[in-house]
Amino acid sequence: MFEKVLIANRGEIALRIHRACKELGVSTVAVHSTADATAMHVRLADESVCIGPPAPKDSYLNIPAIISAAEITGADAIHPGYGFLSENARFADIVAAHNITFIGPQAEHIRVMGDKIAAKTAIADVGIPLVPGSDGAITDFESGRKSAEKIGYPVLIKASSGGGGRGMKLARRPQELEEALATARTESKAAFGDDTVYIEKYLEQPRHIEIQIVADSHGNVAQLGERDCSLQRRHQKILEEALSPALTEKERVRIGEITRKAIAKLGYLGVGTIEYLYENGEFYFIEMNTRLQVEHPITEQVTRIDLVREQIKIAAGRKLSFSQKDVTFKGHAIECRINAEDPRTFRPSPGEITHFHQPGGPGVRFDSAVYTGYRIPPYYDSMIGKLVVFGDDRKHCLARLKRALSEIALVGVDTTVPLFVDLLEDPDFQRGEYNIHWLEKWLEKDK
Ligand code: MV4
Repeated sequence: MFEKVLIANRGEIALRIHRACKELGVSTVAVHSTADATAMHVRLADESVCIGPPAPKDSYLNIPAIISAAEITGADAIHPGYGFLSENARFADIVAAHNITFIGPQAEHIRVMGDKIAAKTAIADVGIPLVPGSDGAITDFESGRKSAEKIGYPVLIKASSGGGGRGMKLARRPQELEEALATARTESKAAFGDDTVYIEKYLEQPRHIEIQIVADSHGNVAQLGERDCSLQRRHQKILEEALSPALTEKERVRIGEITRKAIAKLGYLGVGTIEYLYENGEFYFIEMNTRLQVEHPITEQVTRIDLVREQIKIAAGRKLSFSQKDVTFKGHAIECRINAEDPRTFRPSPGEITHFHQPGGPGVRFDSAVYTGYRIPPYYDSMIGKLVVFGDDRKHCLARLKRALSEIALVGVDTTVPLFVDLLEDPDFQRGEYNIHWLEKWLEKDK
């Protein structure tokens, strides 16, 4: 096992990783910007190093500063968390070149999955179903026209360097294709410095279902079921559920096994997520995430497996502590992202939390790094914490969620708590009947 892990992140995930390290008997090094000197991840870590000014590019994305911090403190591994450098293949290579273990997959897998066209090819090769689409990149209008004709309208144009919804353009009819292609390429070039695009059949009303996988360096691969992440606003997830209220047990087993076998063939290492669109009983791969995800705790609650602990052990060369036949699902879990935002306009609301009381009791977990007197800085995302609630079944989970939301006392900044209180009263949500467009329509309604 490692002696010392440097945590190259901030906020609740830095704390989550610190906790897993301490339970494994591993020392921790926190890194922080000048804006985070008094943050909880810094206070609890065994050691800390200031790596630069507030702007992420100068601190949490500052590779030389982070490597220097690891060298100075003698860390033998680096955990990148999510966001920041977590899916940066060059960073993974640099870490390895300094004889430090990157707690994550091989750099090559990060690289392939970051290129969305290459990812689709690699994923199709191991037997995962794809959204029907172009055969690789579309470089000119004529090949785009032929491809779209073959796929059938409506089609969606996506940036190969994109992901997470950035740089997508819809063409409902052939007349809309030329402009959509041109706009997608221009926007992609501006956002990612790369104008490579591809085309997919546009699915009208899918759900977003993602499967958690975990693989060790001894050839063991397990799938830990799915999360339903359909409730999003502008490609930001708001609430996630495990398992999905939409799948039958038969569908779950089928896509789980396809995914597990495919990931074994890929020779993937560590934790990862395969994202699917799900419509009319069919699954269509869209992207693979090669990091620990924000919503990992709901999978932990229904499987009783500590994903961060497994991730660190895998990076240290250990075997998975369980096999697929040990994986069973119990009850239901929901995560609500509590953000420092206006619950109607979603405008960020940084500032001092003058009073804070966290929810608790049976089945309630609050993953957060805030405290009374903490100032939420304006430089980073606005997440205050993740309310994760577990119940014997979905109905029990919803009752507990309502109870837990009512316990939260958070004064000084606006939060998204009232949004969840309202959402829980909606009959469609109560029945689990929603798709990727449902939340934005619900938010437009006058309530
Ligand atoms: C799609 C799609 C419909 N058809 N692909 C958005 C984020 C990126 N990961 C993929 N996205 C989509 N891809 C095809 N072929 C609809 C979306 C989409 C979406 C997906 C998941 C969750 C929320 C979404 C909101 C709008 C669009």
